Amino acid sequence: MLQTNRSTLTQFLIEERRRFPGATGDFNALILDVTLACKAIASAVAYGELGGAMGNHAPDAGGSVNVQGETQKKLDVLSNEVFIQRTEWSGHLAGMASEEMDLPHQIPAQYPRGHYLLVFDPLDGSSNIDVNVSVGSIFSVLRAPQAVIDSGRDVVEADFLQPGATQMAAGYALYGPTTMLILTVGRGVNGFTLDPNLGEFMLTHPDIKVPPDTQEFAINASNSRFWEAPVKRYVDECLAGKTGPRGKDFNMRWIASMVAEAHRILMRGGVFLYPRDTKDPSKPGRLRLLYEANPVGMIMEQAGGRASTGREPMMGVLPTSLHQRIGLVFGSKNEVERIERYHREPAQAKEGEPLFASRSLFRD
Ligand code: AFP
Repeated sequence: MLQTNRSTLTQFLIEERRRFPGATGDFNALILDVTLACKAIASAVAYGELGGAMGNHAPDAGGSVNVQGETQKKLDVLSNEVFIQRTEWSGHLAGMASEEMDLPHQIPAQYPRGHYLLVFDPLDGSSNIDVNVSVGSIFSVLRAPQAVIDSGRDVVEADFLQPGATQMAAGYALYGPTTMLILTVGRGVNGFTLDPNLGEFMLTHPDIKVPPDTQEFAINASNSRFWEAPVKRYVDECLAGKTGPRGKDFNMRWIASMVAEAHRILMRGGVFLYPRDTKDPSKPGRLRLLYEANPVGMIMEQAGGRASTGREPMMGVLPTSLHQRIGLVFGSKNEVERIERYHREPAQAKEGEPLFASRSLFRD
């Protein structure tokens, strides 16, 4: 079923590079290495139980947890290794960091060091893997600080603490009914579908745009008692539907695999919230800034959507640590802006206000 009129990812990247006559091709080569890692992970995911890589990672039969304190799946560990093996040798990277590694990964001494930093979540949504629900890999490419490039020294945490606005590229691979790659190199967002016969990503979704308005939202409602007032207000208004202040009905979705939610929103609009809440005061949010919020944020903004902490644009946040967590709201622009507005209007969003209290389905 080869459709010869479609560009391959390689062709797409080469055509993009022609716009920059000085470009060396290193950047494209890095993106292709990353996508090769994604193809390998797609294959491991597709084999499921047959591949022997399901279940928890159990080095000493006691299981293992990552730096976040989360149980690691075998596929989390395997995917992390695949990312490292496919990218560390090439001479394009100065270092990398991942959800699964406490500290930055150094490029081994036998390989040259390059100009870029790679940050990734090798298998987002992996607690869904055993129930055969879509998972994905998320990545972000940053330029290494000039001091790192000039000296070739080992990378340290501080080298990665760059705001999302400085990302050179961001993307994710979604391992669903089809494997898709969504990529931005800072000029819109393009979607590629893996042709399983050719082993090539083919351009199937050029110039994706997120509709500015939506009637669909995604939030883990089991956390409702921990939400801050502006989030409660927003959700209550959505739930009130046609007869409430929004004057229209809303649909709700929750996959618990952020990469899959991001994809749904890219395809048909919507808003995703994993906001800061009061559940655990030591954690200002559930999701991670550098390898979840920032790459998905860049993709959303490049597709005409918006990404925010609820209080400020995600792309402007200056990270303070490698595994920093943050409240995340993204999707259809007008909806995200509304949520930001509610955060700026605390007086109207107080808990217990009659308008919202009377309509809340989630009130304790
Ligand atoms: P896992 O990778 O541990 O499954 O976490 C997935 C995730 O980071 C993100 O993809 C989901 O949106 C979110 O966590 C789901 O969190 P809840 O389990 O609290 O709903």
